[in-house]
Amino acid sequence: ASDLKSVLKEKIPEQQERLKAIKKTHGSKELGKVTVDMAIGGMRGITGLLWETSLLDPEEGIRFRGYSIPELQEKLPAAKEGGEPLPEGLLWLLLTGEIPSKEQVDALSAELSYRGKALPGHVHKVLAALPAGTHPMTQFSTAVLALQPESHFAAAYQKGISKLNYWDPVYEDSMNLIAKLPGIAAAIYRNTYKGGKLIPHDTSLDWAANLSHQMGFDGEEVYELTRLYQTIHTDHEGGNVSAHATHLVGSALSDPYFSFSAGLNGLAGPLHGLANQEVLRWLFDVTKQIGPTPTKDEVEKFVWDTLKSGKVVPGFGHAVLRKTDPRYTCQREFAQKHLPDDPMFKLVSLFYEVVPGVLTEQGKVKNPWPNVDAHSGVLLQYYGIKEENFYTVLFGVSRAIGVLSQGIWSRALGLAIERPKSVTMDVLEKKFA
Ligand code: FAM
Repeated sequence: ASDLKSVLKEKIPEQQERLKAIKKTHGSKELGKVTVDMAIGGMRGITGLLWETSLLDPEEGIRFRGYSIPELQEKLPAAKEGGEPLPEGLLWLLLTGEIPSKEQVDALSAELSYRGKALPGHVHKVLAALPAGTHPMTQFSTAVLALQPESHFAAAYQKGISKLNYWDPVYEDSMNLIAKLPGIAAAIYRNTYKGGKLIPHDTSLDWAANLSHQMGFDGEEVYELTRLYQTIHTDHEGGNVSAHATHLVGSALSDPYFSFSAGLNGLAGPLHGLANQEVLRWLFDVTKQIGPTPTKDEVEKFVWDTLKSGKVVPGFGHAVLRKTDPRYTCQREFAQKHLPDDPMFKLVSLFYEVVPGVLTEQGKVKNPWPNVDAHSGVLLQYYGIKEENFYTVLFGVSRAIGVLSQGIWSRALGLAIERPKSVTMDVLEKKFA
């Protein structure tokens, strides 16, 4: 079969059997202890949810259905010979576990283009009703909810649908939503920064190139950056805030529009997806205070000043990673290839040399290395996408591919509503008195 839905449909029964066998054979076995620190420290280190599309190793970084980013760059179909992976190919892989052919990816690009070529008029009206200066992430989450009346799952559930078929309307909603995100993001960008002059969808372009085109940025290099960017931000296993929020809300059988809007609300947090915006603002601060080519010592002092003022250094650290984020490394390689002499790239490289040493010396940060956000904004700047408050929207467009793919599988596997137990300080004091 060449179309994604039929290939996916064939995979579901065998995976349902696998989960049943795991539950039967290992259901009562322990996955690790839960300490008071975990219960009051953000559940750090608790293994407590199932997520199939990707897995994060603290030393190695992310693997998407077992493949590392360099392996994806080698194996996934690209728009041009030796180019960056097409995100549609990753969508195919996350849903089916198989690397697609170029033909299968081209068919999926065409399907997404068809599903996403027009936005309902009311979405533009909802965006226009928001006050000028509304943060792009507020606009983005609102626009996704404004599409909720289109949900096939919500309608099917009201009509009465067997639990065994939930995955099907969830698939339809998810593909429609993923298809529409480039148009929504571009409309938000054009409204907020370019006086509302919208650029129509170009059916000859792939999904990521269409995002760049409709924002007003054309050319092979910026298309290639957008393909890379949209591939590497898709998924980072299940416990990060945007994935977990989407998963949690979806577990109540809220449709993909409700659950992805919830995920976006989490992504808008400065400690999570908004960090890419914060990194740029921090770099601008440095250049304003010390000039565009600071010395290592000047950067070191700036980092210490940031820490001493009780602020975090954005773009560094991670709750799970304990090494440089491979999503940082592949962006660094892109910059070395395409913009080796860019002053902002040189500044990011200088921070890479300085910040980990300072964070290590300070002593409390568990991972002193850069994460995905430390590099992404500098690449966008170079291609003229200067508005850092928009960056998290681009992160969110990509994250939809990961969290909505998993959402289809969570319904196909019949995962239960999430309901961990909470505890009070009274209980904690009495329990160990
Ligand atoms: N700068 C300053 N302090 C930091 C820090 C950083 N980059 N990273 C961690 N710390 C602090 C942290 O605030 C905590 O201090 P307190 O004990 O005073 O609360 C201490 O070090 C131990 O934290 P941790 O265990 O090392 O990290 P967490 O697992 O608590 O938090 C992050 C992980 C990502 C929230 C944290 O590293 C951070 O705030 N980084 C800066 C913001 C950022 O870049 N976020 C984006 C993360 C990215 F992966 C994404 O989601 N897009």
